Amino acid sequence: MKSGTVAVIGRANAGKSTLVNVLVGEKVAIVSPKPQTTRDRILGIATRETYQIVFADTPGLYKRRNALTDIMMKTTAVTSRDVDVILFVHDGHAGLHEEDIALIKQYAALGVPMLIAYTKIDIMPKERIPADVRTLYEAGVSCDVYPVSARKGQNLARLEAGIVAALPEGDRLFPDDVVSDKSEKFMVAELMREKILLKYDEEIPHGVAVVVNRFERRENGTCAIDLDIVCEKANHKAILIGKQGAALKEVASFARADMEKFLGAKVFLTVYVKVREDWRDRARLIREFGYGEEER
Ligand SMILES: Nc1nc2c(ncn2[C@@H]2O[C@H](COP(=O)(O)OP(=O)(O)OP(=O)(O)O)[C@@H](O)[C@H]2O)c(=O)[nH]1
Ligand SMILES: [Mg+2]
Repeated sequence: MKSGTVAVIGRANAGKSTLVNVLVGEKVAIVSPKPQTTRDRILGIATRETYQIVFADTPGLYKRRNALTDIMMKTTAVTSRDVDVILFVHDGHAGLHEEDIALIKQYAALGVPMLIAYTKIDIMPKERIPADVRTLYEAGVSCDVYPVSARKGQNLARLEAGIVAALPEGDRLFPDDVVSDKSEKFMVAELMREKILLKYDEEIPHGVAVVVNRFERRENGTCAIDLDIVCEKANHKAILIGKQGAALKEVASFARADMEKFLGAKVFLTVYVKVREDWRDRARLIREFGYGEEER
């Protein structure tokens, strides 16, 4: 059978995690309209009868701003090195610029078989697609380009077949029923962060880490979860909590609903908001919050 690892690389907000989720068939990575949603390498595993694809979703390529983004970019660089295939995800709807072409060529030059998923075709004029593909070929990019929409499920079977064709022969790397390398506790923290990304302006979620202090499945089938939302400044804490706690109550309730769906259990959620001044520039705190390591 065919089996191997595929690094999913691209600019922040390109649609990498959305694509991985739909190809895996389950939500393994959170998604939001804001850049820098993914902070860790997350494996999403698609197992079919004749092949297994291990996708490694990565933090999107983004200008470095602090110690946390440095670590995220390192995670992406390390992930792209040791894989069988690179799937470069390009947001077609955002246009094809010089910098995109340079980035694509930089990854193509690594010597790993590479495919390009040209995504979000559902929200762009179709006639731009062949023009962009031609521009890429004329710039010397020789890998196959697959126009897709993860949201509308367009052309995904063809992309998947292209990935499988590029994989080596080998045994499964994971058992059939495993879809991710991350724990339930990790996903619970991520679901909380996803709701914060969706509700608040960019500055707040980018400075937030979520730390789960208690994750307890009880005998009666319920789940008790205590977590800290760690932010960078006292005024961020005030915004997160909102007037009489209304904002926090709303965001926690959205998160709890998703946690219940994910865990298949009733969740009792307790949320605290804490301030750790400028934690994104403090290596010890970044490590303490679980970033920059393979496992959390
Ligand atoms: N219309 C449309 N929107 C999409 C598609 N794929 C992703 N999106 C949207 O694009 C935004 C970014 O998606 P993500 O999957 O979080 O992007 P990402 O590349 O993982 O982003 P980072 O983790 O920040 O690097 C979200 O609002 C998605 O809903 C698509 O095929 N069509
Ligand atoms: Mg992502």
